[in-house]
Parts: sequence; C-alpha cells; structure tokens
Amino acid sequence: MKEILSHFAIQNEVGEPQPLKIGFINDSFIVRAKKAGEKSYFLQRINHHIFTNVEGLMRNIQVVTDHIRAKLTAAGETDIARKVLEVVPTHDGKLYYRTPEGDYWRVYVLIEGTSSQEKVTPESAELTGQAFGRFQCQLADLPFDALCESIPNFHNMEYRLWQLDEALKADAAGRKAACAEIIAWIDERREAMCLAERLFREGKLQKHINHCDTKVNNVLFDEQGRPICIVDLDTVMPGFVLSDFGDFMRTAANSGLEDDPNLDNIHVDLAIFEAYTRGYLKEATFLTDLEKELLPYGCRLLSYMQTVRFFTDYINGDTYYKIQYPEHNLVRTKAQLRLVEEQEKVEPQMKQIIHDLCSK
Ligand code: GN1
Ligand code: MG
Repeated sequence: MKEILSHFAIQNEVGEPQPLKIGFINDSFIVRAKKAGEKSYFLQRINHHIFTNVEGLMRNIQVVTDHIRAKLTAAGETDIARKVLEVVPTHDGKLYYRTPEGDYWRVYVLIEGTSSQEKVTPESAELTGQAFGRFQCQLADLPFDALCESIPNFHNMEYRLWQLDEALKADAAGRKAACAEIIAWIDERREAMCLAERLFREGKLQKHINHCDTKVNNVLFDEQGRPICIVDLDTVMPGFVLSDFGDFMRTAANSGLEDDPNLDNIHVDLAIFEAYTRGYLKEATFLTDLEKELLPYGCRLLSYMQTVRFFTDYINGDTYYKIQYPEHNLVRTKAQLRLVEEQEKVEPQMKQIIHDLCSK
C-alpha cells in the first residue's frame, strides 16, 4: 500500500492506509497524517470493471471540482478546502495511478471534522436539499456535454430495461422461473417509466450536470450539523434533474431500509419529502415548470430503476453489487419494488406539497 501512495504528490508524512467499509463499488482507505494539523488523505481503488473509463471519470471530477471551487472563490466563501473535494495528482500530474497489474488508484485530501448520516431528520433533509440544489445550480452553467457519461446510459431507464431483458434471455443463474411475478410487475410499468427519455427526444426535457448518487451518506456534515461538502463524484454526468431528486427520496424518504427484509417497514416519509423539497426548490432556481411538475415522478422513476438494477443483478447471478448473503439482491429488489408501490399511493400528496411550495 505504501508503494501505491508513493506515486502521489503527498508532501507530508502519513501512516498505513486503514480500510473503510463504505459503498458497494470501490475499496476505500483512510490515510492519516503522522503529525497533528497536517493533511490526511482518502485513498480509493476505483472499480474499473464498473467504471471502465477511469480517465473520463477522473476528468469529470476535475472539471466539476474546479468549477465549484471557482464559484466558491468568486462568491468570497471561506474554508473552501472543506467545501469541495480536492484530487491529489500523481508525481507526473495524472489524476490516478495505474498499477502494473491494471488496478486504478486515486487520492483525495481528507475533509476533516465531518461525518455522514445514514438517516436524516426533516431538519437535516431541508439542509441537504439546499446542498444538492446548490450543487446543481453551481454546475448549471456548464454545458451538459462538458462531461462524459462515466458509465454510459447510467440513469437511462430504457437502457436499464434492455439490460434486464438481456439478462432474462440468458438466465445465467437459472433464477428466472421463480420470478414471474416480479417480471410481470416490472412489465406493467415499463412504458410509463420511460417517459423522461421520450420527453428528451421530443426536446421537452433537458439534461443538466447531475451527481447521480444523491444518497444521504454522500453528504458530509460539519460539527454544527450543516452539510458542508458533497462527495462520491464518480457518477457526476449529464442527466435529468429528476434523477438526483428521486435518488435522494429513494434513500432518505423511505422509513425502511434499501434492503429491508420486512416490507411492512417501507413507507414514504412525507415529512422528509417536504423538507428536502423545500430546501431543494430554494436553491435550484433554474428548474423549468415541467421539471418541477415531474419531481414526484422522479421519485418513482429512481426507485423503479433501482428495482430493475437489483433484479437484473440477481438474474445475472450477483455480478455487480456486493452482496452480504445469497438472496440479498432479491431482498433488495422486493424492498425497492414495495417502495415504488408506496410512492404510487402518495403521489397526489407529493404533488400537492410541490404545488404549495411553488405557490409560496
Ligand atoms: C451503488 O456504491 P454506492 O453505494 O455508492 C450504485 C448506485 C446505486 C446504489 C444502490 C456506480 O452506489 O447507482 O443507486 O449502489 N453506484 C453505481 O445502493 O452503480
Ligand atoms: Mg456511490
């Protein structure tokens, strides 16, 4: 590990990397400074089986962090080093290091004195809504094609359904036969869930730069409980604002867990929905009327997309998401499916909340 670190432009003395258990995709380590007051670092091995274009991904991160840093500087903000991630380059100026075995590593400066949350309260949800709204706003003047799709078609519903169809055709793990009900449930909603892609083709819905993984735990909070920095930028890319809004609601406005084995725990937390939306609308001033109107649809869309993605992985024999037990992806699928059903039930309430917030 020390050998890996030696390729990066780290000026101070640091200790052994300590593994961190976060995320399903990359392997993460914390690298502490030996002396108090000096910089510590966050080392990651990028999963290049999932992120096949590491070069493009790291360029995206650089474009986004440089852009946000410039915005913060222009606004006269202080403490900027804690408000935006900083990539530590290698000695030869690259944004990542590739080992002779073909592994990809990168280093960020560690943002000190922060914590992340797995569960939000209405108070922290409102602040988080502001933080993601601000993040999108800071990037709204970047042309959406300034970034590449680090995972092509990442939040493209039509593509995700195509992947499922391919998986079902191959039935590699022999799991299809027992899943007829889930397949029928997905089929019933196919057309409705591809609306955003259709609207885009018709020129009615634009793409913006999105975060594309707006989970609560991708926001760092400072000692006062204020969101200070948005992290996990691997998936910043062009997409619909509905994606970022919906993915937050999928993970935070759910009274159950993403993989809750007890489906009765799963309900939409409308207090969180309202609080986040209030914060988000305050900052996301660039939204069109159509985008605002589609926000509740965005919640369903992202939960449905995640249902399809977990289910596809289950059918493929668990090749994408790390699992903790053999049927984990099926349990995840059922929990996300239930969440879609719960969101369908409260869609009128969600629309009313948005209507009320917009007319204030
Ligand atoms: C993955 O690894 P993590 O938790 O940041 C996935 C997201 C999914 C999420 C489901 C690159 O994110 O898209 O929503 O799992 N990231 C990728 O929990 O596929
Ligand atoms: Mg992530």
